[in-house]
Amino acid sequence: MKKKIRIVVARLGMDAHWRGSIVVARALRDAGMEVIYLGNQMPETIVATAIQEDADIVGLSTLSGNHMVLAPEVVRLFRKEDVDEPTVILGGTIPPDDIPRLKEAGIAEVFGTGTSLKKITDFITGSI
Ligand code: B12
Repeated sequence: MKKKIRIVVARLGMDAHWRGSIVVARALRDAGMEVIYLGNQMPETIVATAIQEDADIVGLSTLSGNHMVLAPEVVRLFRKEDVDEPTVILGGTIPPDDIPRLKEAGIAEVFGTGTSLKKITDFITGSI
């Protein structure tokens, strides 16, 4: 039997905007993925949980402007560990000018407001 894709979804830091992360988490679950939804978490907890859960993908969500600090920190913490690094993706209110720097820092893809759920599921299934 084919292994289900395992994805940890978390809202970065204290971001109060839960709707997008929940909508995406449900869509991924409906697409047959194993979704571990963490709610609000700091990078250390996200990384520790993803390692413990053997996640293939880590999906970060933020609409409150903390993406340039906390999203690269998640990648940095994975790289300190002796593990296969999961693919880290990010969604939320992300100014287009920030996207190249996020990608340089190791974020595989960025999904802004209005992205279709199909685009997100297609990216994930295509990256595994
Ligand atoms: C509703 C809302 C709120 C609600 C949130 C409740 C809730 N239901 O989540 C409340 C009232 C609490 C709120 C509070 C605040 N908000 Co507000 N809020 C919004 C609003 C109007 C809509 C957000 C929303 O639910 N969109 C619908 C969902 C489905 O879309 P989405 O979250 O963008 O998700 C999509 C993508 O981003 C992506 N995505 C999201 N998460 C993930 C995760 C993964 C893994 C992936 C792959 C993709 C993904 O896929 C989704 C589908 O397309 C936006 C404006 C807007 N149009 O975006 C402002 C907005 C996000 N808020 C804003 C601000 C400033 C605030 C406050 C700071 C205001 C204040 N001064 O208190 C606080 C934040 C407090 C905090 N600690 O975070 C700003 C953010 C500005 C910025 N970052 O540059 C915005 C953009 C409004 C604006 N134009 O100024 N807000």
